[in-house]
Amino acid sequence: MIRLFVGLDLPPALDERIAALGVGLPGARWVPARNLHLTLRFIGEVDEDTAEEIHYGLARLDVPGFDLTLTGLGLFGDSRRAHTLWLGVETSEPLGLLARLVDGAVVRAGCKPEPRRFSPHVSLARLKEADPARLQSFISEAPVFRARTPISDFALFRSVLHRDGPEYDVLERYPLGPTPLI
Ligand code: 2AM
Repeated sequence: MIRLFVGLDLPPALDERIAALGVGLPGARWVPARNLHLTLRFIGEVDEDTAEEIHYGLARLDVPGFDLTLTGLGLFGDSRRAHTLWLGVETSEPLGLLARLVDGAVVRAGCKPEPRRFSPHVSLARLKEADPARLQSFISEAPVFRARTPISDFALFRSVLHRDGPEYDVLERYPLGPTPLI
């Protein structure tokens, strides 16, 4: 079995800028720069045959490239017990289209449809017992972050869970088509 997800890698210089946000919050386990990504579709554990079907389905998708805008911090989990601090991603039609088509390809390969609404974000930190008041002030006092980056491919990632955090490897990259001139 192999644990998979489909996502977008960010350019290393942007990873470093994002990772620099990760200071001064007790109880936060910051995602290292090399692990920062945007999940398009979490898949989970599948067998080799299903992984191969997923790969063929993803390789057939024909989607244009687009620009991704990252801005704003937010939390997953309830306000008194948040579990993830994230950097927001502005929703855009091409990003939504890509996520829907990826989900369709994964479902056609035999996986269950994703029941949750696509909520694009880049996870910055896992939170364990972070003080809710400190969390709120961290978010409100953080320097305004805004970045825009062209996205020209997406990837199938393998995730290996270790005691000290996950390790992600890109198994395959899938190029996006030319960005339409608007
Ligand atoms: P998250 O960062 O918001 O937690 C690889 O595990 C990626 O898949 C993570 O970025 C994670 O999103 C996402 N993901 C979505 N659902 C998941 C699940 N049930 N278990 C683990 N990761 C999940």
